[in-house]
Amino acid sequence: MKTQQVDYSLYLVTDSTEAILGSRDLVKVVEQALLGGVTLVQYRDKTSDTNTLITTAQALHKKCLAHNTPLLINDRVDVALAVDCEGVHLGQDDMSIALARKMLGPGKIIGATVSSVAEARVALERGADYLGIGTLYATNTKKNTKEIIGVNGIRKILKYLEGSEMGRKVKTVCIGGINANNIQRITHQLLAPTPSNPSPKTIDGAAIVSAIIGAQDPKTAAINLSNLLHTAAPFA
Ligand code: TZP
Ligand code: MG
Repeated sequence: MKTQQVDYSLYLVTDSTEAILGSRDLVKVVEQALLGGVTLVQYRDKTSDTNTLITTAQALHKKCLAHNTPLLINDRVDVALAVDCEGVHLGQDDMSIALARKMLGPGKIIGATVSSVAEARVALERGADYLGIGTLYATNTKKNTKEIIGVNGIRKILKYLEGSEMGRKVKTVCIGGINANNIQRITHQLLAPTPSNPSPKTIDGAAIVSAIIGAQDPKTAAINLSNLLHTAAPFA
């Protein structure tokens, strides 16, 4: 799968907990979300053992490939290697981006969680392909989430990225508490040009967990979120 032209716009991050997934089958839920139009999937599972992670990742990868949608693995470079999926998403406490790149090779996607300009600078220098910026809004999904940085915190990071060629090139998504009620705020506040800055550095997508995985009908939820995203101010 070509990883150069990844569509980050509606980025599904999975959750296997009782509170969000319930007793449903994750692979079926993700398949519904793919049918609804999610453009990128991250398998995020903080509790399963390694064998379960690999088996589930393999099943998810099969579904993602059928929809020509990249699959990334949260935290675990070994699992990404085992299933030969499109990449990983690494937090501040995970394996270094440099080592992950060495292990995965140049063709894979490496994303990094950042919450501040300082973290964005480091991730950029170390060669992240995209930055997952957050936490945007309060959320129950990630218990140990750092401070809520809000739209203003995201703007500060985008402003910093605007200042260098590498920064302008890196892809960005925001994450945390995004749902159908607030997703158009992102398109209005983080995508809109202003008279003083007609072509600002913007975000490339919204990363979402509970508003899709926790929805009664994940396909309809994804369709709805995708429509809301693209009707307010289309992602370029
Ligand atoms: N990182 C920052 S917030 C978050 C992660 C993984 C969880 C976002 O979940 P939700 O349900 O979309 O608020
Ligand atoms: Mg992590």
